[in-house]
Amino acid sequence: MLQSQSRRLEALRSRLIEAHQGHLLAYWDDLDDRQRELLLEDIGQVNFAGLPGLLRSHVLDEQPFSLPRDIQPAVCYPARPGLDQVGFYADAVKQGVSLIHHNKVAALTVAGGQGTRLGFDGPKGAFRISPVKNKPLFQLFAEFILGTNRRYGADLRWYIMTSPHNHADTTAFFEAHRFFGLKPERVRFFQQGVMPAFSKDGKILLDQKHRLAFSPDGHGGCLLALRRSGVLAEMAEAGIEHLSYFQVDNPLVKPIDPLFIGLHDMTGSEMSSKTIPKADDLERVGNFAVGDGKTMVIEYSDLPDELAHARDAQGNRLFDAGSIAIHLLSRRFVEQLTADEVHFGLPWHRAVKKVPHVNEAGRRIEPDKPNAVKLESFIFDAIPLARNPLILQTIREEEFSPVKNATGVDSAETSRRDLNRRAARWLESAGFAVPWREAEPDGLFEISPVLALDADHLREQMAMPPQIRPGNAHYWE
Ligand code: UD2
Repeated sequence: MLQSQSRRLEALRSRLIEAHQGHLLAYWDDLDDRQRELLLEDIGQVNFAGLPGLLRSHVLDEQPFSLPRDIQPAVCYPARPGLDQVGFYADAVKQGVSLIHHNKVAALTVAGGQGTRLGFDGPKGAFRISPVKNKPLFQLFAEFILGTNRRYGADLRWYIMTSPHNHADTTAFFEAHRFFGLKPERVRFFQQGVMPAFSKDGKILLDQKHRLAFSPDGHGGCLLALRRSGVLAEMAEAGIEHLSYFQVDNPLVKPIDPLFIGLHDMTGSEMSSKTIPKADDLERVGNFAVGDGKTMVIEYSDLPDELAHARDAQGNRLFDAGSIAIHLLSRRFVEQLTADEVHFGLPWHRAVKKVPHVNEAGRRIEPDKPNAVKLESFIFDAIPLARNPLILQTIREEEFSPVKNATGVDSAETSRRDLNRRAARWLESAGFAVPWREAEPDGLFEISPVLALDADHLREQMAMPPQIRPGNAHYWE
């Protein structure tokens, strides 16, 4: 028995040495049985067959992003229909409502990121953001789904992607808050995959003597994770046709949008996206473009400056369609993409980051400058693979103000301010006099999504004029 174990260890050691990863067993003799087990589990997660190719193509050298030869701005459906599109948009809303009513749509949130920029200790969805009640991001999404169920007579499912580092905390958070009023059986968590971090010379880093330095494999990892977790099969069984995808960091998102769903469905799009006009040439959002005939997103860091600053004949920004990471994916598209798990893969994007690790002397190092290569795949790289990809323009003030940074642009402060402004605008459009001071609403305003999902809905719901007192906090549910 012992002999066969040591033979297996030697076989593993030779395989690792052949792959130039022999150092992963360097501390084997220092480990207890449990630690050895964990180390073997971690090593078992690495795809050694694909490693040499991956190291050559992505780790050892920085591959410059290869820009398509022929690159044009993408064509988008406008936020408000032109005269000739009014009927089509109205039909799309009807179709969207019908799909929602029949539970043919599910919400899908990617919440596996590490949220390092925000510096919040916990799953990002637990971050408190609403202006009056200080509700966490997850609660706002849950209440939007509750409000949608109520408005359209639905009982929608919500799928939340976590990663190994935040899965337990995320599920515990929902349990502690009784799923914010949703039926627990309608909320399903699934975990994304991980990728090892590499030293710049291609060695997998050890986080501890018995653990590899893994990190989440990017939001593009949700496609394979949907299949591997069995969620995709469950969706097919439940008759879900479309997945409404959004990130955990944007409290203004409409997790379920009848117009968007209807347009996506009626045009036979396999993957649709929302866009907003960029705030400035270099805003840190992806850019929708058509490259060599394919619709795609080019990340801000990959768009050459001359294209970012380019203007058309009228002087308008040429690449103005920013990606706000809101998509619809048809379930069949995800099934087809991931049918051959071995060969499926979105491209890897390389980033050099600070990754703590155990050095050759066996000491754990917290690096003060970027030392490691991390690889992630991005969901928007599926767009060029989709049939009829559709892009719908929307309005920034209504749908996008993410919480990314601790301060400044895209911070809790700007996002909370934008939630407050939006509530004040909705109240005004419902006919109520909102006091303003120096271009900001004078007071705090919050409307629960359970009560109203948008300004028109609020108008229908608010029969009684609310009492608004300048400078006070106001909440409606
Ligand atoms: C993303 C987009 C950017 C723009 C912007 C809008 C990329 C590369 N860029 O920028 O084009 O649309 O959002 O806000 O996506 N996540 C996971 N697992 C992972 C990594 C991330 O679930 O392994 C989730 C994360 O929890 C968050 C979302 O993906 O909800 C966005 O991740 P990010 O903060 O890395 O994206 P960011 O801000 O660079």
